[in-house]
Order: sequence, then structure tokens, then C-alpha cells
Amino acid sequence: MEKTWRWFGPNDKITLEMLRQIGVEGIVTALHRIPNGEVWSLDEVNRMKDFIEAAGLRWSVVESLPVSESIKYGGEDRDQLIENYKESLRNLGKAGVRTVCYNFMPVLDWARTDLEYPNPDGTSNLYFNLGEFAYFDIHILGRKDAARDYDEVTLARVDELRKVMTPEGEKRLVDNIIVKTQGFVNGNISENDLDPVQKFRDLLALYDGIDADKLRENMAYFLNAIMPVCREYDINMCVHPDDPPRPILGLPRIVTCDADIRAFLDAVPDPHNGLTFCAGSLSAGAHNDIPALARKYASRTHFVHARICNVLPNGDFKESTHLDPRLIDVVRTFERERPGVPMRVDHAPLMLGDEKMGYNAGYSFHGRMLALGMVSGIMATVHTEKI
Ligand code: DNO
Repeated sequence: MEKTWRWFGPNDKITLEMLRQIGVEGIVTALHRIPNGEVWSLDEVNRMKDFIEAAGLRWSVVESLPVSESIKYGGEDRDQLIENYKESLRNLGKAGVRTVCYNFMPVLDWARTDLEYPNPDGTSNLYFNLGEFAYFDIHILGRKDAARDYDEVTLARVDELRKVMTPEGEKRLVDNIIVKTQGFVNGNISENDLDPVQKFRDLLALYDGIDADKLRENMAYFLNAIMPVCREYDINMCVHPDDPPRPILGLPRIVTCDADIRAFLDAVPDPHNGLTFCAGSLSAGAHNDIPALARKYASRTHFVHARICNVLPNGDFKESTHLDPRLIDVVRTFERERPGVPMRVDHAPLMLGDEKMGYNAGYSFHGRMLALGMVSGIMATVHTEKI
């Protein structure tokens, strides 16, 4: 696989020169300053490409070219927004950037309740606490009938939390669930929003009446519309699975499991319609057999996210080590079946001073460097194995 790294542009504290020193070959980035829905001009695309190439690297993957909410829920302006998307794709294609990651998750991209959950060794990680998430849903968001979506054990955890929750604790949950994990991924809520919870409620309301079937239909509509441009410029689209892989906050999610992946691939059976194999997102659902999914979908995978989670009996989940045997199996599959596919490590721990640097949640330097070293070691070992 090609060793890539998610880099957030010239203002990223982690510089391209640093990345060259640690064995990174390709860059994963986006034009983060351009608002969702606007065209990425050829000039802007080339400026980013030249900047990366001047440092001796290449722009391997766009993550993400965001799909506007209106395309997802089927708003009145969706055709115009799809035209803009196609124009951005053409400009990327002209510049030779041919792998584009996106997601089709309504409103919320990935979800975590804790960004610095302490590990016994002094490092910290991302963590998803189902009780806290349900508390956010029921008592902060106040979503109608939210309690119906949780089992009794989780509701009992919510009741316990209610006894000890403070205003600061609530603010931390809002920050972690809908602000800090979202803003930098071109999300809907940014650090500057004065009332993020109300803004979030308004966004959820856009999906009233949109169920999984409707969302699937809208995804196929979008993919069918952009496929001619993808064929013309040989652009591989790769949807990121839903994280966590299940409906949340009353919103449908449609890239969560084997059947979902099969369905969107079959709905638009063009090889340019592919998957980002994010082992981490898929593994946050106990229903998914990650090594088996990797084998099954390697041929339609255009981008790999190397990380993996452990789901706990109470429904919480946390990141596991990059040396987890399931991840070793996944790396082996892609090294053998798709040797050149871009791969980046993801959601590594905060360690050795990372916590003081203000990195985007999940995107530490030392933690990711160690993880890249681990995955590189697995890749090298796979090459010594006899098939
Ligand atoms: C989280 C990321 C996701 C991903 C988007 C792709 O760390 O993996 O935010 O970039 O879902 O559109």
C-alpha cells in the first residue's frame, strides 16, 4: 500500500518536511477553506498540488470533497450542488488527483464522547461512551422519543449520569460530540457557533421523513450523476463507512455492514464507485467481521484507513492498538490484493506531548507516527510471507 498521511494544509503544525522524514509517501488533504458546496477551482487545486510537490510528496487522496446536506436529503438545490461537485471533480481530474473520499452520513460525521480518555500507560485515546451519548441525545438535545432508541441498561446509565452531571460536563459533551470532532472535517458546526445545539437541532429537522431507503436513493442519484465525470477523468470515488455503523440520533445510516456495502456497490456497478475501507469505523459495530469484509471488498476499495476498535459489553467502544491481529489480517489482505492502494493510519493515541499541541481530535503526531511505524512493519513482514 502507499503510505499516506492526513495533513490539514499549510497551517498544519505537522509540516510536509516532518512527514518526509517519517516515511510518508503521499498526502491526504482537502481545500478546507472552501465552504461546502462551492466549486474547487483548478487554480486552487493546482496551488495545493504544487505546494505538496515542492516538498517532494504527492497529493494522493482528497479527504473529503464534502457532499452537501441538501444532496443527502434531496433538497431543491441538489442538482446545482451536484453540478458544482462535478466541476470540482473535473478540476481535480485535470490536476491528476484521482482518489476522492467522501461520506454520506446525515448531519454528523464520526461520533465520540471523549477525546482524551486515559490509558493505563499514560497515553490517551478517543472513546465512545454509549451512556454519555444517550444522555446528550435525551437531556441536552432533547430529541423527541429519543429514549426509545436505547436499551434499559443504557437508560439506567443515563439516570446515574443525571445525578452527577454538571454544566461543565454537559458543555464537554456538546463540544466533543458536535463541535470538536466535526468542525475540522468540514462539518456543519464550527467552534465559532454560539448555539451549536440549536443549530444541530435545525440540521436534524432537515431529515424529517428521510428514512434509509430514501437516503439510499439519494446516494444512487448522486453517484449516477457524477459517474460520467469519474469515467472521463478516471476518478475513484470511495465512500467512508458510517462511524459508528448504525443509525444515530434518529438519523438513518446506510454504509454500516456487509449488506449495505453490497447494496451501494450494486446500485451503481461502476468500478469508479468504491469504498474507503475504514476498518475502525466498521469495527465499532460488533456485527462486522473486519478481516472477512476486507477480503470480500478489496477489489472495490480505493483507500484504506488503518485502525481498529474494540466494542465493550455495554456498547462503549475504543480504539485498539494498530498491532491488533484483526488489523494485521486486513493489512495482509490489502498488501497482497491491492499493493498500491493508498492507506493512512487514523485515530492514534495522544502521547509524548501531543496533548499540548492542539492537534485536531484523532490526529496526533507522535501517536500516528508510532502507528505508521507499526503498520509499515506489518507490511514489510507480509512481503516475507510465502503465500
Ligand atoms: C474521521 C474521519 C472522517 C472522514 C470522513 C470522510 O476521523 O475518518 O471524518 O474523513 O467521514 O468524508
